[in-house]
Amino acid sequence: MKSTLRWDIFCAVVDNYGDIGVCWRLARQLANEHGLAVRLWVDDLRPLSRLCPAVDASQALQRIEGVEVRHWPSPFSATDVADVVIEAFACALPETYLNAMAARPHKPVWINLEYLSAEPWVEGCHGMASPHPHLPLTKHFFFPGFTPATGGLMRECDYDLRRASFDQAALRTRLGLPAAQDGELTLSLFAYENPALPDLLNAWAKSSAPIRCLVPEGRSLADVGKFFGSAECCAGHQFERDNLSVHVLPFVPQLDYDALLWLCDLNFVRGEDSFVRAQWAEKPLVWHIYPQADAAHQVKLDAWLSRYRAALPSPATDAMRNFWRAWNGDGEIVSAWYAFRSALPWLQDLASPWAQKIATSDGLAEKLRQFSAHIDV
Ligand code: TRH
Repeated sequence: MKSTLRWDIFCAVVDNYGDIGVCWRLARQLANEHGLAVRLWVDDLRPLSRLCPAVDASQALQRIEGVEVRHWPSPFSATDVADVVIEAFACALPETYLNAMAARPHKPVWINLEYLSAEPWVEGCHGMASPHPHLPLTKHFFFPGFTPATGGLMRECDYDLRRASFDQAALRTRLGLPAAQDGELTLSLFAYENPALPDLLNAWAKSSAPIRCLVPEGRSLADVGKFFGSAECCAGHQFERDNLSVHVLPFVPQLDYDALLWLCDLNFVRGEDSFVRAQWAEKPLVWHIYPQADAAHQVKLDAWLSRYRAALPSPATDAMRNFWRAWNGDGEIVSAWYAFRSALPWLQDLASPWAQKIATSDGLAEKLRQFSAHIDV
């Protein structure tokens, strides 16, 4: 077995929080649960400092929660090479680092961590090798996924413990929310800009039961402010219309985001990491998938829905599919909402069986560790 004690993770922030969100979660887990020496190289530390306020975005080197956090400068100066090198989302390693990898007598394990997808082809591509065109190095593709034949999903070993000690009433108080009224639906809304949002907010306002919508600071705020005729919309603001109350929440540290998901009866999530966390939360969810060129995201959306519906056949999942599609630009949102709203009790019943199904015995961090210990480089 190879020595895989020192790990370098390289992350280039494209936009949003997903790339660094995944890398930060992984770095912490490898360091704290697997006892590995992990350096996380990030080209822009500002999004990380929002996920983890202890990170000082102006510092080139800092040690946070067991991880050595490094600014990835350009040009990249020479450094010692780790035993395992993770290139997150094909971010392209610095040339100097790549040459140093090639110069090592024992070549490091080089892994490209891919984006999450439920598409069937992922199983066939997980672990595939790709030799470098001219350096004596081989890169391996590691695909997170929802089945045992993929790289799995990240779930911290203390997740259940944290959830068991979650105090719903205390969090409501901390967020400035009143106790839930009879029949109230509390939901969180984390999404990209979405042209369907005004019609949905309008349907929520007309709802026969109260709806409390918690919106973390982010890309939905302009649409929310506009709906309520407010030029300003930021953390702390609260809006009311008929049966709808909207609370704008501050962006919370990454681990605290789980508690928001546990608090709500329904979670709107987006991207990759919040999508996975909402599944662990065992609550009904709605996915605003990251839009890609050529509508590739719609294929990904349908792949997840097909997997879910095949695993848990239920008429409620028709309403779920229609609402998810409408939220992602394909279909009429208001009628889809009413059907989805009626299906929520059944979807709540499916949430735990689904989480159990996708929680493969080894999660992504453990699978990466095993993979790197046994792969031929
Ligand atoms: O921010 P995102 O839209 O990231 C996206 C996706 O990952 C997408 O696949 C990728 O290609 C693109 O970035 C570049 O969504 P995501 O993945 O859910 O990441 C959000 C992170 O922010 C997640 O780790 C949860 C965290 N978060 C907090 O820590 N606090 C908060 O208050 C909220 C709302 C989220």
